[in-house]
Amino acid sequence: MTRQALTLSQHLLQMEREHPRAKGEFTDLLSHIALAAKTINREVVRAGLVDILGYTGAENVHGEKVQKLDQFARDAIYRILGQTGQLAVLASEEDEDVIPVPPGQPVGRYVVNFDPLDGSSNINANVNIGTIFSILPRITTEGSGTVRDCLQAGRRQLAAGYVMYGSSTMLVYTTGHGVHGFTFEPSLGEFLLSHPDIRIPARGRIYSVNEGNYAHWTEGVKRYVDWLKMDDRETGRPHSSRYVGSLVADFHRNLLYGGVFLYPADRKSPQGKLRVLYECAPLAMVAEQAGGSASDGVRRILDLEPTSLHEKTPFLVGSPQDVREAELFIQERHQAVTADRRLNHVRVDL
Ligand code: P6P
Repeated sequence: MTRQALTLSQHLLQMEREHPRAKGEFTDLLSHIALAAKTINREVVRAGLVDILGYTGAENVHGEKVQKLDQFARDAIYRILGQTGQLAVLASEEDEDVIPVPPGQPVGRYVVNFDPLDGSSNINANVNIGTIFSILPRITTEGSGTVRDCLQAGRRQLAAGYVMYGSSTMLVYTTGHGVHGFTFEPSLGEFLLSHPDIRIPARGRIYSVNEGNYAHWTEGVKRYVDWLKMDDRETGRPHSSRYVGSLVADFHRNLLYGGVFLYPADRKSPQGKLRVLYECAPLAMVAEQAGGSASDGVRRILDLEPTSLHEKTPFLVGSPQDVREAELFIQERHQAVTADRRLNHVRVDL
């Protein structure tokens, strides 16, 4: 029996009815995020045709060349969300400081931290790239929002999700009531519910990490990845290596198939490479809501208390059993892992 194709708007209204705490303004904000995604998608799919590729010549706060699509995505999200009247302040990977709501707009009750176009270095190769967003309640009580409103632990997020632009464009979000995936249908201009209530497998057979950094890893990370590659059928090893180099693409594949993504600390990047506010915290909320987990190797990502907008963290995320094993190796407590797998006769057949 074909499932009725719910649009994102219909799904949001359904969630609002089922969860009275959800406010209409919240639905409105998520609907505008979808509108921004459609706007960005239109440019991404045309990128190779309208010479929007290449560099603006500008650089972002991290000294990275800003590609035109990065700037376009950042401006589209700011313009569309800024006019909702729901926001107190925004923060973006592309901006050194917080972004106040546009002049003349009322100051709302929500905060959006976002990465407008993650994986942008892949734009020219037509590899999947993505937008990542995190919605928080404002905590200051008067005037415009401030950086304090942006710097909150991930466990305080009201919603989080991502848009992945690629062969088909998907929007995946959670408001704390499960994870739901929508596929964009260009002929209708709508995101249609295609992946209701996504659940990540307890364990996968995929690991995603940039092995080019091997020489810079800690001994614990080296031992973990070496262990995953050993030939031991009884404990479901070796695992398969899959690494796109675009966080949203690697995360999304592991969310559906199971597995673990790691961007650990290393000698080059003592805090890792990925940012807490607009990359790790939103994806950690999605992962946990799908039954997965996310840590920095020791602490739960959602419990980190960020002290600066662009703060980085080591990042492990994915199937809970895989993340736990990675943590044991990183914490040098891995002796029991192989024995435990044998004891539990863990078999992973995908
Ligand atoms: P590396 C893309 O630049 C990004 O920010 C993430 O999307 C991706 O997971 C990571 O960096 C890839 O980094 O060092 O492996 O190229």
